[in-house]
Amino acid sequence: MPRRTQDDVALVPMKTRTAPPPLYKVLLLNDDFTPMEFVVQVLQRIFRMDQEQATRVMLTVHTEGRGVCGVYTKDIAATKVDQVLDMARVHQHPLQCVMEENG
Ligand code: NFA
Repeated sequence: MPRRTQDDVALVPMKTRTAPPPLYKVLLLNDDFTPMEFVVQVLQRIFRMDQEQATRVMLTVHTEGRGVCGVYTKDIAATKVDQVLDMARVHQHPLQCVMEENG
């Protein structure tokens, strides 16, 4: 099947065009108890960051109170939040993670 070209787009009736999906930020929230090293590991394992990037994001959360881990479609963002909360619960840390629409 040939792919639709840019020229073809003009021929698509307006109401059949598909809007891009809304995107959601996944944020980590600071607390006084979760070890910094654990937060770095979460960012590496779940958000695929290298140690340097993970450390930067962790320190942003630590100093600013919250920080963005990534931007995803709704289902992926919700899965990341669940994975963070599972990892925190297993290790008995109070780390909190939320998603919010990227407005
Ligand atoms: N504030 C935590 C501490 O001092 C570290 C932390 C960073 C926790 C980012 C949660 C998120 N141990």
